[in-house]
Amino acid sequence: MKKNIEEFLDLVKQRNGHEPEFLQAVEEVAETVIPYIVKHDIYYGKNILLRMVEPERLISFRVSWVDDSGEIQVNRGYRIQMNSAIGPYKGGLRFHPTVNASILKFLAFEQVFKNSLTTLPMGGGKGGSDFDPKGKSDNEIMRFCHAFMSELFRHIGPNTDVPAGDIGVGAREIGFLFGMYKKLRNEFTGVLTGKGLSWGGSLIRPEATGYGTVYFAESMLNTKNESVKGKTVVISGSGNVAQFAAEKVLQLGGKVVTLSDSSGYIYHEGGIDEAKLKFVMELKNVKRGRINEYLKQYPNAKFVSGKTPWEVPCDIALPCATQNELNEKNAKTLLQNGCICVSEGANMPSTKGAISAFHDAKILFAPGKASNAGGVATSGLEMSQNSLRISWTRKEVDDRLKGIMKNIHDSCIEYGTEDDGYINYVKGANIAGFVKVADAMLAQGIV
Ligand code: NDP
Ligand code: 2IT
Repeated sequence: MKKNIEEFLDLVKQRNGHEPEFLQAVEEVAETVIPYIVKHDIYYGKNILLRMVEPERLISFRVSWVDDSGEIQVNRGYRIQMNSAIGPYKGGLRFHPTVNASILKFLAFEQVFKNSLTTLPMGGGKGGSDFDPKGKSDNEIMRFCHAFMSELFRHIGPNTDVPAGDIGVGAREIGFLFGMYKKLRNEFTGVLTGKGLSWGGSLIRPEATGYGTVYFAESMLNTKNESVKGKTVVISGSGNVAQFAAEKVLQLGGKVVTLSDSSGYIYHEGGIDEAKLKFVMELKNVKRGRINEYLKQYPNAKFVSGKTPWEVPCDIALPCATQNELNEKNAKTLLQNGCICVSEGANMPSTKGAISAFHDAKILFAPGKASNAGGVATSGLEMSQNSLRISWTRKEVDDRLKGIMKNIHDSCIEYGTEDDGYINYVKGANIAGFVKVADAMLAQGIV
């Protein structure tokens, strides 16, 4: 078995040796899915995983735009169309200076499995740009988004590829992107998700990723007759996912003690309650400020510069910022401090060493492709509402989201329960996600 995995990974490394994040994501999947393939004749010998690691299409393009001082700026835009076996490509756009092909390929690859887990008919894709939105004016953001869409529009469509938000892309950016798409195509369609409510958006989409991450944590805790209620929760990030994860923890009776951004974390031992979270939402979403400004309003809190919050004692950890933000050392500190549950809101926030430490300690650990799937699932619900030209109520969408997260949890139990009863959610999510896509690929032949 080890040989099968090594041979496969060697092949992938030969082609993608310079893409560390992509290789990391592929390795995690290969280690759990190849043993399953070897045991199942219908998948064995058909190079299905080898086909899945090669994007169906990788688009890279120039984005030129003019900044407020009249200077011409050039960025690189991408869309990775990874797999369309079970539906149109679907996945977010990330605007961040670190964006490159490796990061987007890892995200697109993860998205294929995640979208499959939602049970909705969505293939996997991801895109974005190395554009840095920090410090840009609204007009600069608009000009960049328009320039980006003036190329992307020819590669996407409501039945082809449906982008959405991710780091650096929220409601404001989706609005500008949608405006340019509509102008160029002269069509009003559900080509993007995360739209505003008055122009085709879905209730609960902004909340969905964070809420879903906490619903998943609650399901995991329930397997141990535990719940979020009364637990101390450490959260990283202070963007879309972190904010709504915090909101749901509070609604379920937990206590949130940290939030962060790339400059450090805030620790409020007494708890970040609803009023304080409202302040953070205003600070981050309207004023576009930094998390350390929390201390101006709440001087009892601490700001720890340049560090991640994993050193703060907690029962539950929710990494909701970015990839590889929680390493093996952090994982061991969390375990020493009594952490019993980690539910990933971000994509691949835990390193390989961190995941091994969680597995060795047999705590509850959910990989992002399972626990953060509520965002894209609700995007799928937005697509359905757009096709039907109707809008569901907040309760209808939230109930569907809860149902989808529970289904994903059930799938992880089905495919991930070890002989000793431990639920390996990584194994469960990877195999359950793989099976549906692999079956569709087999049915469609070698295309
Ligand atoms: P936002 O842009 O709203 O927020 C990102 C947050 O993460 C900010 O607080 C940001 O801090 C922090 N962050 C970003 N990069 C780094 C870094 N290199 N080091 C430390 N902190 C960093 O993004 P989202 O909340 O939408 O996304 C967060 C994570 O969740 C990502 O991994 C994304 O892929 C994943 N995700 C998002 C979904 C969605 O629906 N939006 C769905 C599923 C997963 P700063 O402002 O300093 O950069
Ligand atoms: O990583 C993700 O799942 C997202 N950024 C959301 C994708 C989507 O299409 O809603």
